Amino acid sequence: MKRTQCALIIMVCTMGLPVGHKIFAQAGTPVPAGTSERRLEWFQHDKFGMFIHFGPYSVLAGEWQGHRIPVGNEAEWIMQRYNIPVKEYREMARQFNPAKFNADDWVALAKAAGMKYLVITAKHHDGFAMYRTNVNDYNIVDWTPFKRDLLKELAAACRKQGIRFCFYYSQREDWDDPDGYGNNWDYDRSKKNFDRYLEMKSKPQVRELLTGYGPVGLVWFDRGLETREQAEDFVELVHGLQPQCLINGRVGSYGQDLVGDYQDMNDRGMAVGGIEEPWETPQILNETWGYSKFDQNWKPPAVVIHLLVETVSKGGNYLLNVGPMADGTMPPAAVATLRQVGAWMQQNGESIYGATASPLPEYSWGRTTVKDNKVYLHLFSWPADHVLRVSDWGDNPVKAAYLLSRPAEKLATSETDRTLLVPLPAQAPDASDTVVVLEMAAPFKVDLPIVTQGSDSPFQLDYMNGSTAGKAWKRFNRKGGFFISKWTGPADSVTWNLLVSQTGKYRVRITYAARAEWQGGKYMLTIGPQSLAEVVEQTGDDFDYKTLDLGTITLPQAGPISVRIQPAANYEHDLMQFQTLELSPIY
Ligand code: FHN
Repeated sequence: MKRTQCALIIMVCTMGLPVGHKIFAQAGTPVPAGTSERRLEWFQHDKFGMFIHFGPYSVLAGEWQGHRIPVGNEAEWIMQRYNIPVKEYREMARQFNPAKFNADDWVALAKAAGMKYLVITAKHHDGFAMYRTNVNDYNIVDWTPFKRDLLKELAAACRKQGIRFCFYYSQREDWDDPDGYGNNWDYDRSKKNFDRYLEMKSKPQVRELLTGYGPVGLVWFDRGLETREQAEDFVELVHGLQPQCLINGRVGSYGQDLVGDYQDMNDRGMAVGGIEEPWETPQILNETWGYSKFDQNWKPPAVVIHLLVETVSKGGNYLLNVGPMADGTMPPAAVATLRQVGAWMQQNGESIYGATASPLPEYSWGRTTVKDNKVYLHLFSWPADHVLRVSDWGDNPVKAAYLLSRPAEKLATSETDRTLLVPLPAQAPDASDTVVVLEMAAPFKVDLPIVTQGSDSPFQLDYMNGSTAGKAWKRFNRKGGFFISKWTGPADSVTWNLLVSQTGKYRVRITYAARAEWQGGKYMLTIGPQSLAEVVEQTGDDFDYKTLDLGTITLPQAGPISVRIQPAANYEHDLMQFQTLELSPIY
């Protein structure tokens, strides 16, 4: 949450409903089966997963006939990058033989890293199936000397070792199939029949994977589809076969609002501020998803740990990719990093698993995560004077403080000028991230920022400096960026606290996107004592933002006021995809 330069108003926000996760079922009532909330329960606890990109592109390892995929580019795209003819790529795939593949070893590595779920590419864009498909013989059992069903072995190893088995499926992009997206070097684009591809390959393979490999934790779709209806068809297909199976946000297309159970960041993306919708960031250990013999830019363990903590501190899941080598073994540098991350998780997993987004800001020394009545302070750097300073702490009494690695050694705490002070040992026990635990004596009270105005400048109100209530969520979309929506009735709202220093007339402008079917929705805009009744105007499709002038208001006196937006009635649909509200002084 961005801090604004000013005094702060303390408003009560109980720790029990931390910023990161709106829990709609009243405490104590079971979340109904077959709902997103229920499907998400394990996902929002487990936090950390292994992504594996493995296929014939791993044989090429970033090189084709002397052409090298530059480091920083994706080695699994080699067929498309060099327009390798299907015939030649298929011929190359005949040699794919990961003879040293051992499913138990891969799963044991994920487990050793502290990962709780594993997502394997069942079919990537090259169209090759890493399991025994009946759709065609272009698969690891029928097409290669390996002759084993790699996914079946991996699913069994996951079940045996208690890791949730999940798979990735490229439901649109298919450079092998004449009707799939993407191969316009072998096939005439004008002759493609995408619906035929969906019905003859994409859906049948997803069906095979959900009926032949046991319980699946989640299906990780990629690169969307042409229409919302096509995406909803896949959701129906998956949930019809396995109601508890999660679906990621990339089942739907780039510019559509979420179809599926949770939202994906862009590749290697990170939330800006805490978002309240369940989300996941797909990340890579080096700079490619599929293995490249040229890419040795492996992230050190500390960087991986910091990305994991950053993600969890903002309410997300961290899906970390490793690309195995053609023989079926993991790159040694990747193994070394994952094992060191696992050692940290062994000691500090309590601050990650089941933790939720922190209402505290990003600090120069690190990040914070919260769980139940504990706040976990993750120190990426150790204060030179060995005194930890937690600013914006507010009036939050600490019952006990200690290092997570040394719970018996209590730490003293004190507070001065709204900053919590925690004297620390001279040396950081863990140079990557030492975790200080604060056990709270009462529900945490979050100081909500108040928005000030520089002289002559407008108030810019958005998802970062507002606080939501009810079902209104701070969300992300790869086209729409960060926005607020999911509000359908007066109990759902977003509120800002302003400190007015310039009295007088202001121009009010609101920026949002609204589908045609949302046209006419009524909402209340409350500015201090004034309430404006407004009506939503359609702006186009999802995330077609438009700025509308709502006229002028007068702020007659300086001082604190609150501003709120909320639906004026109950609707069966969203009110709007809100981006910003601007109050500009008029002279
Ligand atoms: O094109 C793919 C890419 O190869 C890789 O699978 C990533 C993983 O998130 N998804 C697509 C690019 O965003």
